[in-house]
Amino acid sequence: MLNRRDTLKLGAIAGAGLLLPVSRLSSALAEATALAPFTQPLPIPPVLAPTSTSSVADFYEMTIAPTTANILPGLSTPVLTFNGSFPGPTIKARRGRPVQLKVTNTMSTPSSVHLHGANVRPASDGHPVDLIQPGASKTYLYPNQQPAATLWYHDHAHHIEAEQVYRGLAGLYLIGDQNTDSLQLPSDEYDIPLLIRDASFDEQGRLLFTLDGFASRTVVLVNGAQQPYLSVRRRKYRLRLINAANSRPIKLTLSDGGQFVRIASDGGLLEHPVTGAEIELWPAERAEVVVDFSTRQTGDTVILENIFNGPNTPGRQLLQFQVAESAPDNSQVPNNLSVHPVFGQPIITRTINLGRDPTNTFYAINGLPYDPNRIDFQCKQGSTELWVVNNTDGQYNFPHSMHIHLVQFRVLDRNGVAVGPEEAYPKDTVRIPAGQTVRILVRFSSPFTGVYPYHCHFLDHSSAHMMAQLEIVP
Ligand SMILES: [Cu+2]
Repeated sequence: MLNRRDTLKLGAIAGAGLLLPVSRLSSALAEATALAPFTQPLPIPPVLAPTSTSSVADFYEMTIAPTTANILPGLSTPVLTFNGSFPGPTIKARRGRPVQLKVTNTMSTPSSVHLHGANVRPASDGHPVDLIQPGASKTYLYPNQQPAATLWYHDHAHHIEAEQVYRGLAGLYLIGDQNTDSLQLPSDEYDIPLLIRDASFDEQGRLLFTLDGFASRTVVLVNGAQQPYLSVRRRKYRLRLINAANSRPIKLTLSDGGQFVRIASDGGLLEHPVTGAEIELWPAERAEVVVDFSTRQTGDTVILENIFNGPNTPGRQLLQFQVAESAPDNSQVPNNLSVHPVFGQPIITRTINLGRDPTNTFYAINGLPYDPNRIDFQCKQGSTELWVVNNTDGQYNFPHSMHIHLVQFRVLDRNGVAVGPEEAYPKDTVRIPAGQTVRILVRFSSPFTGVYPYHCHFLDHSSAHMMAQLEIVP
């Protein structure tokens, strides 16, 4: 069942996790480059222009290519990019208006592009073995028949997605709709994406990658930059927070103790805003928040921090907001944001065990490594299922998560404790801490049938077999 590439990967994983040495090189580099924090402006990924539009769809093209990026002062970093941009360009779509995206792969390795959180046919889902071979192109069709949301696209090629995403193959895909427009949330230049990921560099500025090498990834980048600043006016901002790290959970706070008003989760708007001082996001999770800088004074600085591992979290200070003068602000955060669908009663309960195989070194789902030729579950279109997801790696203290392609599910509880409304719906990725159990309701309401993966979204784990697939049947 395992080929030579698998064996190599397993060799890389064996003994990892608990005993990985922290790269002193990377730490030293991080400290050196941290001497002048908040001196470069926050980059905003470019918005991709359509190559053409018709009365029924917008047509886009992207080319995957290796190039270099200036991430660390005075150093040139080889990266993999969509259209030369690190991270990739942002696609802005509208609900009800389809997008056709043609992707050409000029790398020496295959790619597959998955639009995370999207309701699309299997042929456009970016399945791990539905590959764009080197030199080839593939056109993906995105119907955008779903509510406004902050989605992201990323590489999903079997076994190598962790490395290829780490080296840069990820970008944002934002769906807008009339309902969201009517709410008058902060928009345009007051609507800021913050794509957060970690990295490890050698002394020449090259990205270091080893599978499960998360402990050495101590440099945290926001939109591809280390510790940038954003000049903000004294008014409300909408921030789209995306954890695009392979394996790093984050818990975000504001250094002045300020509040986030959370308005959206993975797949779109919450029903009502939820106010709090912390936003916890594990890999692939998203949150949209509104932060009101009118409560600060001109000249104030506020730092967005990651305190997941306490005050000594590596790369704790992510981004500095520098508060400038006031600006007119007609935006608001209404109490009623959206109306969520009612899920039916589950017709079946499934148990999903996420855990390292005790006799081998691969990560497994229900004891099995991923096999793209095996259907793990058959699910009936239109039905609702109850999934009981167990993290069985309590003894290793390995965190995992569950991402299901195609659907937005409802999270019920974690270890029997109901989750808050900010984490309940709409979700496509949920965190499962070591040894814990999370119950979710999954509704297969999509018009599409066929085979879709589900997997841990610690990409270092999914690349090492922690993936399975379901088939939706009529
Ligand atoms: Cu995992």
